Amino acid sequence: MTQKDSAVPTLPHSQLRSSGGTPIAPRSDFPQPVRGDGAQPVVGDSFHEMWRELLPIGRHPDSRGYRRFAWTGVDLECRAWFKQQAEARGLGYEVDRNGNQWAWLGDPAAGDAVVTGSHLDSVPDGGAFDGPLGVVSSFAALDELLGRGVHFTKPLAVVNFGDEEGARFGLACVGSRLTAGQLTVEGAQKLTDGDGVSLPRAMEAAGYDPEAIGADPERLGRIGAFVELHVEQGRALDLSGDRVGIASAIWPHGRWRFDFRGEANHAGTTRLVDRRDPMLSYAETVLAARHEAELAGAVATFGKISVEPNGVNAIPSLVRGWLDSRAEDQASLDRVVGGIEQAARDYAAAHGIDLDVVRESFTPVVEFDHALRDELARILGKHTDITVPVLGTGAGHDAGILSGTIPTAMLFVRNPTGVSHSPAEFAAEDDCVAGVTALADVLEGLACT
Ligand code: HGY
Ligand code: MN
Ligand code: MN
Repeated sequence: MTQKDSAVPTLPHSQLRSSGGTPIAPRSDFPQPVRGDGAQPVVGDSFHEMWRELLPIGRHPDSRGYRRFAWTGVDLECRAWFKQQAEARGLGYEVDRNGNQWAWLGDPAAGDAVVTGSHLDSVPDGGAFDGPLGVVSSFAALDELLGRGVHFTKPLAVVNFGDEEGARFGLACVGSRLTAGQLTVEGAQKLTDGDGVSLPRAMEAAGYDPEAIGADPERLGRIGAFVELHVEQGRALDLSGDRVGIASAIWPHGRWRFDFRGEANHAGTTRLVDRRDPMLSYAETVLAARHEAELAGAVATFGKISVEPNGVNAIPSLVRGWLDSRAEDQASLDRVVGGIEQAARDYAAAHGIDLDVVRESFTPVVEFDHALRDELARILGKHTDITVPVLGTGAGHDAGILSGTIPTAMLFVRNPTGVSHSPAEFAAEDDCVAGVTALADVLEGLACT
């Protein structure tokens, strides 16, 4: 990812400024910190307290990965945790028409609010940090600011956007897309999970009114800036030796469903020449996806598949494969997906297979608000005097969805392995602390001037 705009100042690297608390011994329930410069993690108890409470919710005992899917019982446990954090701080708690949770300091009606937060749901067997690090850090940063005794001149909120990963209903960022009017009510009502449960029915079963969903321009009109802190899903900060970075852009990306229909038959008695086996076309398409992505310097992944009837001794009648593809610019993405689809059609035709390709989710390239991005760099430079690189990402975020409506920015926290969407996802304790301190500085700079 090239840095799109070198105008953003970088600053001399130096020791992390302590935030004035007392050093806290690393907790057993927190991944052991990777001691970089030996900086003692200094943060109020609240980060550790929240992390310890949230950590076990939805973690699978075998995989140690998280299964926090929208509108399930686990999701409701995460939502209950969020509500408890808001109420414990005396914040104004509300759930909006799309099920997103908001914790307010000050009166939102005053407008020009500074909002921070992220999501609590996960991909199947996801990691502990993707989403929750942003929500926990937001509450911890607010605690830090209250500890500093700052004077807020704007309303401030922490938000949990629902169903960011789209793990259950197949569409990413449902909560923020609905709110921003990028997903119609009809489109949302059509979403179903693998068991055929629709989004409205799932919301209803979770005690939420599906009739209320829809765009919320009035709510977004009261927000002056949204800043999302997120674990980096890559190794740019690890390679540059920085704890925190600022986002420049999100690659355009999307999800396409490939339905390969053939003819069910007996695996043991059907001659090869007599078969119409959709698995062959699927397999050839997966290899074509890798080839097209390599040609374009992009990424393409078939990570999810469903087979009917899914029997060991039965030639499938239907193979469904979901493609996730992302590229640095729209033209490259179009070239990759177009090439994959053409290859799939050629293979299907050669084996007498019927093919349908459906685009299920798409996010155009996101350029984060330059003025807000530069303001974050200025604030961080003023207070914490650390190098804060600006970096792009291939990962989608609620901040990306909202960037078309309100000024948004992102802070990334170093991920030493870059691994994400995996139980192995990790961020060191002192890097998380640096993230909280940086977020607190940014919120102070934006909401306390
Ligand atoms: O898929 C993504 O990039 C994000 O994690 N939803
Ligand atoms: Mn994710
Ligand atoms: Mn995320």
